[in-house]
Amino acid sequence: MRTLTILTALIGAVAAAPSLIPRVSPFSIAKPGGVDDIVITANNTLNGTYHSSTTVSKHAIQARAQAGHLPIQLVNNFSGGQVNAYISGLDTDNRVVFVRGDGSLVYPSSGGSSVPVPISTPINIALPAQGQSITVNVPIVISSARIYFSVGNLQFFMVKIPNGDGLVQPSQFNLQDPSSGLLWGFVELTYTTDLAVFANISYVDFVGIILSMSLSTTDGSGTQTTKGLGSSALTQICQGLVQQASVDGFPWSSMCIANSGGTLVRALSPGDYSVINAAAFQNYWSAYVDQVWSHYTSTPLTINTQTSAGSVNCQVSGSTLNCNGDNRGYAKPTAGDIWGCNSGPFAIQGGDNAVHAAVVPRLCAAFVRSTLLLAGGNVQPGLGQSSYYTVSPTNHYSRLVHQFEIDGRGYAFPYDDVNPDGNENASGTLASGAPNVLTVYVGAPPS
Ligand SMILES: *[C@@H]1O[C@H](CO)[C@@H](O)[C@H](O)[C@H]1NC(C)=O
Ligand SMILES: *[C@@H]1O[C@H](CO)[C@@H](O)[C@H](O)[C@H]1NC(C)=O
Ligand SMILES: *[C@@H]1O[C@H](CO)[C@@H](O)[C@H](O)[C@H]1NC(C)=O
Ligand SMILES: *[C@@H]1O[C@H](CO)[C@@H](O)[C@H](O)[C@H]1NC(C)=O
Ligand SMILES: CC(=O)N[C@H]1CO[C@H](CO)[C@@H](O)[C@@H]1O
Repeated sequence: MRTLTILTALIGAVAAAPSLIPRVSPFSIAKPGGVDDIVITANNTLNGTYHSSTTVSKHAIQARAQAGHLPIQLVNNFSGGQVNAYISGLDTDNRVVFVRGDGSLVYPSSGGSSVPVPISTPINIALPAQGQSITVNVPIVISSARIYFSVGNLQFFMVKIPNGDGLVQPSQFNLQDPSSGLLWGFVELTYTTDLAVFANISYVDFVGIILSMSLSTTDGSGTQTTKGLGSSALTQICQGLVQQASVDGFPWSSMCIANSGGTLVRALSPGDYSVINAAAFQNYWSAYVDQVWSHYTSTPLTINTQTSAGSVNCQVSGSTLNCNGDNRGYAKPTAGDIWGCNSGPFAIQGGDNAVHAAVVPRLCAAFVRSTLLLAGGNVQPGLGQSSYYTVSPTNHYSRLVHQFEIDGRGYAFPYDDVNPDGNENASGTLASGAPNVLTVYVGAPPS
């Protein structure tokens, strides 16, 4: 019944006509399974070197003898239950490592098993009550790191891989993943051997638990902040996707995943949703792509490469869009090509020249934002943010993510950094060669 209450509240808030209320959940439902339901792909693994047939723990004092010292403050702003954090990554020997709350290290082992083995040594950092924070001193440099947060216990596994030991992480799009019913998310972190910090919040794949971060510095350059999404953004984005589905009949709302209790846990990007349902949006862009190709058969499309190559003219001939000075042309993109910006005509290959490498992001961004047939859309990038996502078809997930971002930060598709003047910057990245403290807020951004 909780599902129905939440649904009615969601839909009641957005639908003008109560008759539009669907009788079945418009959301995808997580059905968490066991080890057998894990699907190992490049998207949910962190592959390291093999170190030992058993899990090894290092006390904080032993760990502190190593290079590195990064205080990470974890601020609990979450009102909906006990939050756990997990800090995972690769050490300088490329071994999978977790940092615990007391600064001790855990090097989990698969024990040589090619079937994923749950990590049984405690690796969770239990956050204190809402309004309070804990500071974890990371004693080592760490790459490909993530700071995960979840309501409940995330399940991580180790598995033997051909050249080492791999960490199997929760999958956002496998509805049977053991952690699929939990609200979770992560920020990405690299702490280099030069003791520089790069931390990133991205919505390219999904929106989960609400995270923000700031990085203070010791070189007088001040504090950098990425607020990202507001505390109610997941519900608001899913309300928007329910509404969009009622407008155009495409299953936008199925990109939202609820658990069996009816709680929303994630909104997937359309590219990630296509793993669950490849057919749903297969033809979503077809008519628009045809119109664009037809329009730019008789009219030139100008791409400002924003490089020393300047602006180049492009025009469709036959079925191919060709740009002056570009080593090869562009076939019509499919929906999958537009969501991911990295396949079909948008796959950049070795040997592609600088013009090609500049056209791909600008052309794909123009599709994602649906600006190619607007007045002024014949110059890309050209139109400003107020013109993005104003006509359908478009990437309504990206539209909604941007609508609910507080400071415009956090990519909602892979080339969100394309912009006309170089002034707008949707990057969620914080970076400093002189980091003091990295602070991550869970549940709500700092005021
Ligand atoms: C890790 O190794 C597994 C097994 O070989 C492979 O399937 C997976 O794609 C690898 N992950 C990455 C990120 O390369
Ligand atoms: C941050 O995330 C975005 C989107 O996933 C990615 O394109 C960008 O390269 C990342 N930045 C860094 C510094 O890792
Ligand atoms: C956007 O901001 C990020 C992080 O501050 C920076 O690394 C990047 O160079 C900026 N991009 C542009 C186009 O200004
Ligand atoms: C989150 O924590 C920060 C820092 O304590 C505070 O400024 C902000 O008001 C908090 N927001 C909420 C909604 O708790
Ligand atoms: C759906 C999704 O995110 N797929 C990605 C999985 O990883 C490969 C390789 O890194 C990407 O190319 C896919 O886009």
